Amino acid sequence: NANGKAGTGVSDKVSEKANPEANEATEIAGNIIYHAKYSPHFSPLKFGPEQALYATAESLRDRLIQLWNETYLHFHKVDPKQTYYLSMEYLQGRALTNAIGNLDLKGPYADALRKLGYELEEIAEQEKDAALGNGGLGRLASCFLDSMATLNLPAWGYGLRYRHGLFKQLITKKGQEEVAEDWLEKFSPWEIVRHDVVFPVRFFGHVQINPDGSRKWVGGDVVQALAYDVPIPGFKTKNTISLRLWEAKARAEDLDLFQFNEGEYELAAQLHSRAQQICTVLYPGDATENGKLLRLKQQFFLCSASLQDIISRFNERSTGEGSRKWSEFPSKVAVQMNDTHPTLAIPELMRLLMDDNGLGWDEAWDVTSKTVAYTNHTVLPEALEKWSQSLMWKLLPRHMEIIEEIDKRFVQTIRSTRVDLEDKLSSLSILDHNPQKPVVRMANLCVVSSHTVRGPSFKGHYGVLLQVNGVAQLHSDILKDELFADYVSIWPNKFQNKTNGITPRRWLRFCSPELSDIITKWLKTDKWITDLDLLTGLRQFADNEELQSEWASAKAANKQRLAQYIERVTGVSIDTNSLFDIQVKRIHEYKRQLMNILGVIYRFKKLKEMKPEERKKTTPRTVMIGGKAFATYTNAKRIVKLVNDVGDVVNSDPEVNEYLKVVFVPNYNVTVAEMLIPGSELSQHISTAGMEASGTSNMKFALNGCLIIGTLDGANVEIREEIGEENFFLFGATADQVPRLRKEREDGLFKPDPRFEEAKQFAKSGVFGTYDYGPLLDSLEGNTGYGRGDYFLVGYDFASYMDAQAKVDEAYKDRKRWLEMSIMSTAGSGKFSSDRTIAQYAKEIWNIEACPVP
Ligand code: B1H
Repeated sequence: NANGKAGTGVSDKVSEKANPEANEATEIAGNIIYHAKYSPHFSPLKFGPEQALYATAESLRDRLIQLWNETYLHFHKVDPKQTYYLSMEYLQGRALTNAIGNLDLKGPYADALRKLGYELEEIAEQEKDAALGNGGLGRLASCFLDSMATLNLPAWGYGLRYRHGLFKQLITKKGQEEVAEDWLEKFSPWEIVRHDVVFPVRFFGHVQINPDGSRKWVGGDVVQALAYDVPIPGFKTKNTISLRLWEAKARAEDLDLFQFNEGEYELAAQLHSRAQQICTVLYPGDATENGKLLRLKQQFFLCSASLQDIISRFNERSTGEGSRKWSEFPSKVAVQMNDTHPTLAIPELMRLLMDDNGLGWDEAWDVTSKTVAYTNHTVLPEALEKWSQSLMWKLLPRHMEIIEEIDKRFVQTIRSTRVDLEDKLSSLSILDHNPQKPVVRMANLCVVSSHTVRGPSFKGHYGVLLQVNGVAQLHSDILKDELFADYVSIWPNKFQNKTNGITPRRWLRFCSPELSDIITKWLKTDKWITDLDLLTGLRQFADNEELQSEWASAKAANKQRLAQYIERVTGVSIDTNSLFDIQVKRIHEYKRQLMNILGVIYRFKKLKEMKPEERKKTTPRTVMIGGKAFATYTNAKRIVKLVNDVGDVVNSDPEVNEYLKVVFVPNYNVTVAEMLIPGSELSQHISTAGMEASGTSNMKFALNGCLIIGTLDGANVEIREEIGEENFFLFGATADQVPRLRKEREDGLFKPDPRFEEAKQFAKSGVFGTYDYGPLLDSLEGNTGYGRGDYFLVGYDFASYMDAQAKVDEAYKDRKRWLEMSIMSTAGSGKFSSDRTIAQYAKEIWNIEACPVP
């Protein structure tokens, strides 16, 4: 028993190493003990769960390093074209279960830990959740790394080593409160500091013009970028790639010893503290000028360090005939920019090629534009990055010269070739010279700089085909038809779609082993884990009673586990026979958590009005809502507060709480998702059509046999196509109707459904406490003087939403039919494997091929 042994020291365990049973588990146990004893983090006198976690992780790390060295040696030898994924965010979550699963060592590790008095699950629970990202975009990057490793692709992830990841969300009487997160409090056992990989990164300074006319960026602050490598194992393959995270450090000589000895400690260490700020937090608030400057520094830091590293690797592999030709660069390097956050990679690559390596403009431009590609993740105007030109001139003077030149050349070309676009130029250009606020439009810079190469002559060499992509079919269509429509008329072939995906390892195999085993049993193979389309094989058994009953018991076990978790973190006990209805994602008005909770409020009111025998005929539900609100997003925080207040009232109402419970799940993150998703039965993906670029949790839920209630938005469209419309609860306006409806709503021409009015009135009536929900609810009004026009069309969609919810209640009563739909959801989810997504990027954007370690 773990608790009984927790006080025993490591030395007591070493004797167990002498166990003659020389199997793998014994060897692993020996390794764990070795690390507990010789890794100097903890006293060897104690072997508690935390020590066990670190020692277990370190024993795995030994294996990972071995594989990782073999992988890069192999890449070095073969010298294939490689992909570099640049992202400001990675939502890695925990790594232990994933590493053990990918290395196929679950049995031996579980046995080894049992020998040491622990259950594997209990040890895995000790690990912190690495949250170096905000939401879907960061988690996508992490799923992509898993798939790149699994597909044996020669690829790297590059990011920043934030000291503090996404804040921890506390729920108090005031609503959401943010607390600094501390994933590095002790240390991370998964990272390897690379003292041999260090690059200087400059900020500020000025441009020097040399006698020969060439230019050089000098002066300012120089900060060192130090690499930390996180090994990323593929599933059942030797290939183990790297997530390289940069940390900012000052140089020793930057400490002013004279000042220090004068007692001016802060002044003496100015550069040190400025350097340290860069990687202190994920996404510093950018409401202030200082915040904006820091965010821009972070972005440039990632781009500059990564490109210097990429270039030095390119040069390292020079051929026998001396150094390599720069024109070969695009046939060895693909740089993928995860949204516009790493856009500075474009002028930085230009600068490195021209100023440090002597290339001329045309040559440098040819290389750069054939190397970079850009993924757009949003059409929301407030998320399209624009940087103030004066801030950019200050921080990055040489890059602004380059951006001006790119813009100038682009404008000239359009002027001379496309007179028809003359009046569009002010919106097509990269620099927006609006005198009020001159800015650089990063998305425009990306689109102009990523090249289009077509035709057979380019095949094989650069293989660069179409280099700007959206993340779901509908989103990519909107990019082409609206946001980038004028660019499409210039470069019709530049834009394409790559529908997002999720890794089936973390999001099914490891988070729901029960369901996975059933799938393997019925498909008579576990190949689905790397070939997810095989799940369609379940369709033929969807109405098979034996499968259904096994399916139901796996789901029931997952619901049970989830219920225990909810009780532990919220104190609310929930009925495992009720329908588990979940909406978890960042809190945002366009995602319409407010519509969800208004629906709940309406349901509560109706239940209150019913006679007891009527209530008995309803479908009991547990509605769970979770997600973080950006710290300064007032309406999002009000929504969090409302959900919590509604929960307090509903859950303590003795007449109703048998039929309805409402839970706000605190601190939603990757680890919590791994608990919630397997236990879900219905999940809500109800954004205003046209606003959610893709969504990826919708894919995770569907894969786990959860039914979706949703709009025709983002990847919902494709999910519904794959799993069949009869298995999807659809409602709401379509994207093409939205502009007209918005106009009507603003003009007060639309007459809302009485249920909507009733729900709002009830919410305002004070039943849910004294907090003033007026300002939040008034945002749902048309232009009535105080309303803001209901931009997200909650009022319009509410009626069809409630109708769809009524259908859900009916459907849940027919257990057999529900189970069939659940199985059909899983069976139709094959397309949404990130293996498929990454294989398409590899073939259609990067032109790279698998490079498996023999
Ligand atoms: C997505 C972001 C995003 N789109 C700005 N855009 C950020 C924008 O820190 N910032 O400034 C951070 C993130 N995130 C999401 O990407 C989309 O909303 C989802 O629909 C999509 O599934 C996901 C992955 O493509």
